[in-house]
Amino acid sequence: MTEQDVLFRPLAAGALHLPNRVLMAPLTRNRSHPDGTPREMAATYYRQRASAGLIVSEATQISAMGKGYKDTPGIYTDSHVEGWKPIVEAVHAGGGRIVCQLWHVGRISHVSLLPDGRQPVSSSPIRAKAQTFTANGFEDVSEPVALDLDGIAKTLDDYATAAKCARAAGFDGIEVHSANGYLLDQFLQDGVNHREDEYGGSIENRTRLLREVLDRVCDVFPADRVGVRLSPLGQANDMSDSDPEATFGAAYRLLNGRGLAYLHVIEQFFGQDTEEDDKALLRRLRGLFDGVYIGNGSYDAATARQAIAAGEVDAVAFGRPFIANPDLPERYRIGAQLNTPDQDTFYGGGSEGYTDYPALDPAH
Ligand code: 8OZ
Repeated sequence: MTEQDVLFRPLAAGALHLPNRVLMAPLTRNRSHPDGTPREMAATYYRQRASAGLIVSEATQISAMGKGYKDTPGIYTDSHVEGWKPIVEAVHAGGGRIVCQLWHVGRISHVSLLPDGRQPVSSSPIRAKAQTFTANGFEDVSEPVALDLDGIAKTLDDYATAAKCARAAGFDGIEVHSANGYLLDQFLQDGVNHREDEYGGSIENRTRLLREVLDRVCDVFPADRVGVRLSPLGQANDMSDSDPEATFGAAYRLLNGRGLAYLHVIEQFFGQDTEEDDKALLRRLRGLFDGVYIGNGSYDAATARQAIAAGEVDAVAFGRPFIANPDLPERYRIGAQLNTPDQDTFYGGGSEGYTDYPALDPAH
């Protein structure tokens, strides 16, 4: 299993030339400075994982109001840009590629994390039954306020600024995080979006913000360096929609014709089984998008090979396995044993559970 191994068939995802299809999923690690500047050790962490076909950075807030958890990184100040530069350089020096995942959490935040103790923003003033991670540990998220039209215009400017900062830091592209119940998802799904203006009601209106974000970031990066992440099963952060097939069908379709790098879909949220009818829904939706499709969620080497060989996905993004196995593609290639991820060190802390997972001994 070398050249024939579908995991190692190169893939052109827009302008991103991926030497293999074992991609690193975005992974929140909560190890940045309080101002959102990444720490130096992040360069070691990402460089260790540079053999991934593509690295998607951990979710990175586009603005102070886009932050929802303690010590997540940002990409909107000079300090952030300077902090990310050596990380991107380290990945490139290791022969890898890295895109920056642009993130606005919307209502999944807490007043203690936001400037001047402001309330989080969302499509509608509906508090999520969800928790976030603050200086005091896990806390219920705060009550949000609805963005007004000026607030939406400002948020779009923030996406453009963040994309410019990502470009200045040297990233190979960006991924727009429109999944997992964060701001863009809060506009897409009608369980949360109860607006009566041009950003709510019809599917055309609920997909407007995502379209406008893509317009803005594609003014900064060419579209073939821009990916999008969606989670049509709505399994995270108290999301719901009255007709997910219609809503996400429209979301998938609006990506066609833009020449984007890829669509990245969370098909299974960790710890939740995907029912047969949800799998069927994912398959029907899959047929609506005509570009490169990345699957994510509880794949292993065998199921990834199967899905790629069957043409169900073009590539697979791995999360937990990449936390514990910096050389994951090589381990999959030779069928080596995997290190076990330690959940206690996923979020926050230092180098332990971050940069100290061993690679295979090169002598073997
Ligand atoms: C885990 C913990 C905090 C945030 C996501 C950015 O679900 C996240 C996230 C995951 O997309």
